[in-house]
Amino acid sequence: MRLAFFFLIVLVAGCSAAPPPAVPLEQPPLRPADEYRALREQALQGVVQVNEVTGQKEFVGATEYVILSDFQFSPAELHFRSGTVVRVRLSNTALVTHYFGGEEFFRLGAEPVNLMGSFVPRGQHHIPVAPLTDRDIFLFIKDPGVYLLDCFVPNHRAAGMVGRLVVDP
Ligand SMILES: [Cu+2]
Repeated sequence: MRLAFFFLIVLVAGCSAAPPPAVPLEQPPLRPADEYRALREQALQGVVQVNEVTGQKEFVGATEYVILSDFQFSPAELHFRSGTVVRVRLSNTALVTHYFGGEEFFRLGAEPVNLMGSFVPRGQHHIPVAPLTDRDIFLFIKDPGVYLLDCFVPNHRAAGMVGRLVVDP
């Protein structure tokens, strides 16, 4: 009986083993996390300024406009430069919710920055855009590479709602 209890403990302990790391070891980030933090702060200082007249913070960096429709992204290929903070204005012209993002892109290529009232929850890889609305997101661009851009809805993806996010060095 005591032996059976021991085996039960071993079994339970085995089940609660740590999950594998989220980032595969064969794809290490280009720079360490603390270096990215410093780069992000530096980039933010260049693109967020206080308007002398209104006293309000404003974004003075580059803006990319992306239209989400049934069933495509326009443009379907986006280019960003590593180490910059960009604004992406997402416009959904359709009557259903579409999503912008990609798992790899948001794991390695970019990190949402919550600025000017925009909010992307931590760990969200596909950003929803409600029907007939615009939404601004701000991204700190990280590891150079080519990442899949897609809509989260599987049949939208199959219908052609895919693209490429290219991070240039
Ligand atoms: Cu969609």
